[in-house]
Amino acid sequence: MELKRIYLGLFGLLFVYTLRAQPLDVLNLRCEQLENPVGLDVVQPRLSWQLKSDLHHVKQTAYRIWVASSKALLEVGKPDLWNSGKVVSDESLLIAYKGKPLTSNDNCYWKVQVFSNKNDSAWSDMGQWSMGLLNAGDWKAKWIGYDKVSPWDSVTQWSQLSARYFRKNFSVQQKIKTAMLHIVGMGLYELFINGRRIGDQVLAPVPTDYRKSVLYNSFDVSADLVNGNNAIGVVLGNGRFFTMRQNYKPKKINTFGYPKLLLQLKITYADGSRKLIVSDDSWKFTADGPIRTNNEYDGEEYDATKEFPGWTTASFDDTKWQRPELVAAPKGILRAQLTPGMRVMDSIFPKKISRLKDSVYILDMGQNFAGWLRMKVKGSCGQKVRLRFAESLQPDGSLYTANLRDARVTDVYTLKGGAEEQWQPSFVYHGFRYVEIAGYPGVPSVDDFVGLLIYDQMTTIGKLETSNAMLNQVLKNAWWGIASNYKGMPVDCPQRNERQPWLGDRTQGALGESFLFNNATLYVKWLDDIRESQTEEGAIPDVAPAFWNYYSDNVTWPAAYILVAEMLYRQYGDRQSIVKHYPSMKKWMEYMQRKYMKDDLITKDKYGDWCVPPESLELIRSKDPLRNTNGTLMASAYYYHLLQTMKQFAVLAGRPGDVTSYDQQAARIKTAFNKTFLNGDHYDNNTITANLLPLYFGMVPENKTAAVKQQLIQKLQQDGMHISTGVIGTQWLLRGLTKYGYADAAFTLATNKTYPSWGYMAAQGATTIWELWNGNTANPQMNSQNHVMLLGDLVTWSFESLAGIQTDPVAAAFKKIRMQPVFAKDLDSVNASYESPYGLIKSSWKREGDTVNWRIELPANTSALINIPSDKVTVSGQPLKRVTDRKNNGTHLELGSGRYSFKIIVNQ
Ligand code: RAM
Repeated sequence: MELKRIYLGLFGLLFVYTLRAQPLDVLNLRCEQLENPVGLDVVQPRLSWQLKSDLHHVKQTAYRIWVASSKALLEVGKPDLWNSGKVVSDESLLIAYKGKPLTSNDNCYWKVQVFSNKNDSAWSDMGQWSMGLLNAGDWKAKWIGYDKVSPWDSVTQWSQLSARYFRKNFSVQQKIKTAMLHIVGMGLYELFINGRRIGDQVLAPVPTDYRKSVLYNSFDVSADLVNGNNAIGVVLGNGRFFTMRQNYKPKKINTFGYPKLLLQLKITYADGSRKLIVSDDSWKFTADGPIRTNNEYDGEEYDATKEFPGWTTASFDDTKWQRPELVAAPKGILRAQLTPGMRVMDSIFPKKISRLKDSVYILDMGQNFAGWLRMKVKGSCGQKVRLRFAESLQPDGSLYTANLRDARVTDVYTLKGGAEEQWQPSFVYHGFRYVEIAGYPGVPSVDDFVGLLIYDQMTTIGKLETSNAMLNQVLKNAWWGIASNYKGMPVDCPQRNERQPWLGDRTQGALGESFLFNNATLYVKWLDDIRESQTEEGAIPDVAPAFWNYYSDNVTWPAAYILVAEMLYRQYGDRQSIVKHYPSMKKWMEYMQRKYMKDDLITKDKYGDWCVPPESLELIRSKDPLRNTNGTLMASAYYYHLLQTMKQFAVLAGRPGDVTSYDQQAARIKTAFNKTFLNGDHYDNNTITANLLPLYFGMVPENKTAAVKQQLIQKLQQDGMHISTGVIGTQWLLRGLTKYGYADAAFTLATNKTYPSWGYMAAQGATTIWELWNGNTANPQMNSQNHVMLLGDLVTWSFESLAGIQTDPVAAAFKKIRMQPVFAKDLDSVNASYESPYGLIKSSWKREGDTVNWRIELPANTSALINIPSDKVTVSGQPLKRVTDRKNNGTHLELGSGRYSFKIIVNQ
């Protein structure tokens, strides 16, 4: 009995010891910010990992990276490609590969050992990546297609072009070691091998300006091939390549040609011998298949009676199919797609179906979103079901389509008949909450339909709940709006005949979005799009990729080029984007200065403070000069701010010599700006935007700062504490108010329920964010109900100020976290978490009487500067030990990783 107890005791000790001995873990391995990517064309991929530990103040002290050309070599400790050796460093993000030069189709397996300041070390599990085709000469495939319309196609304003189907049989004779497939399917493709769909990407590849870049996707298909006969099948949709509207406004809308395919499959057999399968004129082709027409804006028509069962298997008889043509390559350079692209990210189950008239029904999804509808149906051969999509309903219950302009957004499915059929489109997406269903055999029920939400694959990394239900609803609406508008690029809206990647909508929006979504690779890709859109002279358009030609030489929209790069550095630690784009950014700055700088002010502005709340509810744009902010003021203030940003970039990009010239220009602009616009104690016509921009950008003379700040609150009071800014002012509004001591006013704006406010939209039943503050009453020509540009800095402010989770701008990517929550007067609690590149950050506070209890969690290998607006604070039950200073009635301290809880006496 005694002995048993001793044994148990010993066992317990051992158990505790084992637990203690391994507190460190390494996880979430990433290569180029992706998990196990396939087909990279980056010769020095960058590797990242996270440390996890339950101890306090854990820092990485060193790391060792091993990269091997096979799993087996890595497992036996033979990293034949790279052994970094033990590197003394606390860096764990975006470490560039420095091993043996990598070549096309190489497979790389890696792991990392980390050492911590707790005398501890740990190895990660294995990560993996593979290389794409690094040289143009590696492509042996030929472009195939059919550069004409088929007899049933029509090319009009609403063009109809059927999908194109390609197939190829081939044989595999030996045991396969690897099989890597690279595909460019222009505009969009679906790929099949031996009857199976390859990959779960949809609407791939992500769109680019095909005159500049054409992106390929890569797949490891080793497990999809069989010994003996195999078949590849590819369907091509039109996408943005064959733009359906080129006959509509040819000067405005760019188009690139007929759909075309480039495909290359390299099989390496176990004995080392190789076989290459490439697209060429030995393939088979038809355009006479089930997808009769497909068009992003107008919909997809699918005739199931035209299906050819088994066409992607080797036994299919393709004698009736023709040979494809060898066609010219698109002008753009072939590059690997380094962002995952779109997927079906969620299913949405309809809430209600009701009969409108005869056999016409209205389906309510309960949520506005972008994607498509999957349908189950049973009927007889040739019956047609027509689905039409809209964001809202008219008073009589029918679809409201006036705000879609001339987009037809209609899918038609023709039944083959007999057993139950299931269908969803391939090459369209719709922005909708409601669907009109016509011609459905029998009585449709909600169970016959599922909505599929489509956006770029990325994780939701931020969550924030407060005690204010309206703010929670608005943040939820923001999430849906942002998700809906990620389409391989950030677009303005997903429903009408536009869907364009407008730069101005994301200038600060991208930062707010980064608190909700891990949007790093999407925006890295978008910076490339923007660079590609730059003219020889240096101009940057308002829309990039330039599917629309909008070169207006504006400042406030192209500013996104620089400010999105800043976001990528700040939130993700991506310095490379700054280095890469610095020359083009500088070129644009110089171009604008050369063409539009007069008397040290930038005189060109195109959109004003776009979409301020107008004087009458039917108006889209205000004509009232007191509501609108001077264009030269906004352009010059932005240009000034961009110079300050470029100054930091110059240092980060290794061009410190440029700093002086940015400084000099900025000083000149500041003088001219104040001379021209400072009017006693306010700027120009005293709008919020006119005062806020110079304040936020640091242009106001010191002796005027207090007075100008005062104007902000006075104007808000005049407007009954309501918003009066448009896209430009709102980008800095809540952060600005908070910075200048008006956090409670910021909170009021964020939670208002009456017009104009985000809450007003929600109170009218909006489940996303509108294009206009008065989106329910304005002219339908411009009132998308799913637009994110008016979000301004709402999401950023919610995370940075309400939750107090912000990165230090220099020790970026949350390496050093600045935690400074604002305990807004009317708010009782906040519960937030954010998956930063270093790991999970948590911040939750709850008010109880005059005490606020605040709990935080900081990931390993980070530290935080904590600022608490009170000097009566205890931490984890103990009076504070590490207080660095107690100025301004506040408590300021620095903490390492771990969990802490604070008791804070407020309202003293
Ligand atoms: C409209 C869209 C877009 C905006 C431009 C200026 O077409 O609303 O979001 O950026 O105008």
